Amino acid sequence: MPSRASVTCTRASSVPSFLTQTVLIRGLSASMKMTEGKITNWVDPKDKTGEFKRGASQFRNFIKKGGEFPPEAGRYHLYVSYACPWAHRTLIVRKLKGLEEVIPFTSVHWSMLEKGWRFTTPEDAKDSESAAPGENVRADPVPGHEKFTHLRDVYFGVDPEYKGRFTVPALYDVKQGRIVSNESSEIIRMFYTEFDDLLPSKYKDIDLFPQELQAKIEASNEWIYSEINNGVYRSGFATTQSAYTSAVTTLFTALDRVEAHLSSSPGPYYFGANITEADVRLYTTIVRFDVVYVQHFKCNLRDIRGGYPAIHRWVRGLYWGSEAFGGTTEFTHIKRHYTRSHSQINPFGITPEGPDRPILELDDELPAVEYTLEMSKKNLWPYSRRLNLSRAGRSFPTSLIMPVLDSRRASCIQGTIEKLASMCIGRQKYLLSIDRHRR
Ligand SMILES: N[C@@H](CCC(=O)N[C@@H](CS)C(=O)NCC(=O)O)C(=O)O
Repeated sequence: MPSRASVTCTRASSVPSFLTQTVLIRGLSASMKMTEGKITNWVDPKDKTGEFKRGASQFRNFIKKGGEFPPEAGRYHLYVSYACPWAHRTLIVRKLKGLEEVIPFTSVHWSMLEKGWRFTTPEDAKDSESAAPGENVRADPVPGHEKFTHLRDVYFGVDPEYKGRFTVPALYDVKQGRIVSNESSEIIRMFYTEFDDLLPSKYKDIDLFPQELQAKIEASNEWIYSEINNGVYRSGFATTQSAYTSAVTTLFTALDRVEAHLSSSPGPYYFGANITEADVRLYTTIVRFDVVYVQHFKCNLRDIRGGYPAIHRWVRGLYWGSEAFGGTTEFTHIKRHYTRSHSQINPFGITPEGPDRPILELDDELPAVEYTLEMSKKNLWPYSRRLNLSRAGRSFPTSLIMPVLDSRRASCIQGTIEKLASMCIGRQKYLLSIDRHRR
């Protein structure tokens, strides 16, 4: 991996007058009331549907020139967790847009228990089991926040009556002592343009939401958010079989759709030659997929490295090829957070050892994939970027053939080309019928 760029934490001047001990104590008692509902219960045990329902973000202001929150270097502090896919979006965009000197950030520790996210302490470094590596994993550095132990203290410092969840990312205005926004999809859009006057032209010119692609990006955001980004959570937090089955089936049909898109488009990015918002929003889920979602959230119809060659190539291209993606991906936080914070689904907090390597190198493949590719080169195995079953008079995209090979590998090996083709046709019909049903 390329080394990580260092970030200067710029400081703003005065401590907002209302950030007093009294407010903090009132805030903490309000929090006690709120957490009687246990924030570690992702689905209310009384909810018969068993479905995970994500609440709306509460702070939705915008940074704008001449507005209540004007763009200024060092004025805003970004609170994130390296574990969180939503917060990860903001770290990637902050780097892509060269905002390191303009927007300082702090990552909380990966542990998120009854009181929510906490800041790291000097004790954490003394025990390898609680170590939290990475840039800016630290105590809250904002002046006036010296006594803050948890992210909730920031929320209650802003609003002692706050009733929502204490989520990352949160973009905090140090000058006014207010949270600008805790909605990642909106924070990244502010980063695209609102600080451009403070940036050198090479960063100003980076356009992650170009006019000509906006409609396509918006359209893909819609289904990728609900079926993939949030789909993994809907699978993992479900507390009934039917809620889980419905979420996980939808998730994998959507991954098939991404695979079909990536294997038939020029790349290397989601919409062609340049990185866009679509890459940022999809990456943070996919890079966590094999590492935690397959096992912890039971998203195990397939994994990315074995079942989705085009997605696998795309995600590795971003991880290894871009410091903004690779340098902000902290697998220790990712693995430990999910497995040791979700007591509702992993009560003993055991972190699995695998998978073998959180992400494979660009030219590395699983032995089974390697074998398939080798056979294909020698024309002994009918798999290539596009499978050509000429004897059966059909050709199929990888996205279609890989799941068939995966689930029926043994019979494929012994079977004939015709049999393989008929299985592909079956799957194609199934996917088309789902598609029709959706419309
Ligand atoms: N819609 C929000 C979601 C943020 C979110 O749910 N963050 C999670 C971490 S992955 C969190 O902080 N959860 C704490 C909680 O819900 O108590 C966004 O995209 O910014």
